[in-house]
Amino acid sequence: MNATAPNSVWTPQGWRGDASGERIVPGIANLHSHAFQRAMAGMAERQTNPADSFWTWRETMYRFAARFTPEALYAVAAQLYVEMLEAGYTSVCEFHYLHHAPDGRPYADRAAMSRALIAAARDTGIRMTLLPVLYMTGGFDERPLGERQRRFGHEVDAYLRLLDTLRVEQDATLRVGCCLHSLRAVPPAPMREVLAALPGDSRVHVHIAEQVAEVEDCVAVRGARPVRWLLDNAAVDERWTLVHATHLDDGEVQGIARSGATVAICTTTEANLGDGLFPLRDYLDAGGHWGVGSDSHISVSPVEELRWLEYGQRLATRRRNIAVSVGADGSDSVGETLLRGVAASAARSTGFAAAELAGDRLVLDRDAPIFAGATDGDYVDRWLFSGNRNLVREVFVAGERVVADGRHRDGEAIARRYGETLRALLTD
Ligand code: NGQ
Ligand code: ZN
Repeated sequence: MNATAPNSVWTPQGWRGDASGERIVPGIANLHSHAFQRAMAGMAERQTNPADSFWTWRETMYRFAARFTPEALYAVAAQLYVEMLEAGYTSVCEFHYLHHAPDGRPYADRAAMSRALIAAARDTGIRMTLLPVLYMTGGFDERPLGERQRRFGHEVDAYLRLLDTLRVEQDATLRVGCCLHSLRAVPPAPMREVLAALPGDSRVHVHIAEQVAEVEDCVAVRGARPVRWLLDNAAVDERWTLVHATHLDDGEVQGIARSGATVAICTTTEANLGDGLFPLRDYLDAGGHWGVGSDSHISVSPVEELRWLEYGQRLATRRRNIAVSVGADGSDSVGETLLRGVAASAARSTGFAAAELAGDRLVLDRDAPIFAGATDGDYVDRWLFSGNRNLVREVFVAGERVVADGRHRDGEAIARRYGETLRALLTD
């Protein structure tokens, strides 16, 4: 039996007693989201072609993206953010590229779609790092945007103006960062121009090395693998988040770790899209920073992201208990190693200060049978590695309670509007 207090606060240094008698863990930062894709979750699972792949999924996704208005985006994002909060995500990095009307023409308010996302975050109470995406070309060969990509596009000046417009909105729970869709979508010269124009503390997120074809095209056109090219051509540091970074050679693993950047691993989406497996063990050995994202939202659960991050490694290596780095308290727990990883990357990747994020907390359901007889030493493992019931009972963002008894305060009304919106979206 563990002799310490049975109800306590988890910190990366171990559990410590809490006067409230609750089991408290940090809120989880969701490092990668495309909110609109929540509306197509479970709807791209039919074969369209015997050689279905990421690239055929992308066509389905583009057809869906073409249906969104600012009002529909608001309704879908609000539902998604309720689901995130109830699952234990207290902040979201929203990688936003549906900027213009479907035909590519800007809305009268060029920030209309961004404002829909900000409103959804404010109305639900989730903390947000809004990352308006720079998207310019349809491939490494710099071909123009395809018909369905037109609503994503910006020239550099208009993009920088959008960032300026949105920065005015920043407050205690909203940050605005910068985002390059991918090396495919941003040629070298505009990339340099945008990076040079950013405020010194701006966060920068970028999709990178997710698919083998993308690595091959990059080698063919730019003479280097994507991560290698980025490390050699941009001042990648702890303000950067590399999304996916699935396909890495040893030098790239070491290079990202040395740069101080964070990798946003999107386990369930990477599985769903057939991307490949992130080299987690090598990256942890190199001392790399990482966090998780729910990306396309076929799952909205930090538990599932973290559980399958470990399980993917087990399946590939036929071993067990792989993501372990012994903590300051001597713990060799997989769950605590994973939780320490996501907790440590939250400030770096979102741009909020660690002191601000300290107000983001989850209270777990200490009365759930899964926790019977639990100790400080096995509580986190039981949370992450047993069962499928959501064990998050209360959620606090910036000290304010937004989920009680497992339910978001406005969940019913938001779900109703989502239902109406989706039915209309699907019958268009
Ligand atoms: C996206 N999603 O931007 O939504 C991408 C697909 C692309 C993921 N990579 C489109 N999971 O990469 O071109
Ligand atoms: Zn993405």
